[in-house]
Amino acid sequence: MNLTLHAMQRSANCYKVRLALAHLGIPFVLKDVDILRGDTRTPEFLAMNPRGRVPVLQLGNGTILIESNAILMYLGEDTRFVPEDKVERARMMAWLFFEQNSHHPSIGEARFWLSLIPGGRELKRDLVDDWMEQGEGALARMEAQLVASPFIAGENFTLADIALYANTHLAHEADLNLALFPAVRDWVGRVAALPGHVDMNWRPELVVA
Ligand SMILES: N[C@@H](CCC(=O)N[C@@H](CS)C(=O)NCC(=O)O)C(=O)O
Repeated sequence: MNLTLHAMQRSANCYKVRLALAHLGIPFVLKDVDILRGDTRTPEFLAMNPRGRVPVLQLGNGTILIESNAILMYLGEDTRFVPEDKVERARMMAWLFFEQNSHHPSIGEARFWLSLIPGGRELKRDLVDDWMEQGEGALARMEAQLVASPFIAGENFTLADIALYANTHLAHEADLNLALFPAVRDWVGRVAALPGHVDMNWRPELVVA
């Protein structure tokens, strides 16, 4: 496929894509992007993604794909990570939308500002209470589902598990406590134990400057 992934190592949205590529055994070249250094604001980067965000996936023919969950769909379509059944696929999609609409805006934002940005806690102190309330709400919705099924969209591991695992397993970096959500905590362990799983520090062999 000749893929280049423009990504930041500690970004959960970028980790989702590395995790999917690793599970699928698809080789790719990694290009590090440092958002704190302004790498997403250069003319070259903005030409790829006018929103100035990672991850960006570049295909061999130069085609650019943006939005982590859209990239997951591109990679995962016609694989075991996307259900063939239309209803099951719609349920998986619902969790992918939940991840972007409800989970990332609280847990992802909190993790970003509280753990990754120096001085972020002080800068965003007015938002922290809302993040905690909404983050706990998002984890409670996952808990309700994961009491009923081993994976978030049902019996099988899908792209929705990959998308939600990325920030959820680091909920402590967002000041959230997974001990209060035992089914979510068990699911985190289940996902991490799957064959083909890689942790957030994992990098492919080919890295370009
Ligand atoms: N909805 C987008 C969000 C991407 C996003 O927010 N990326 C962050 C890193 S996790 C970023 O590039 N931030 C740089 C910036 O906002 O300047 C996706 O899922 O790909």
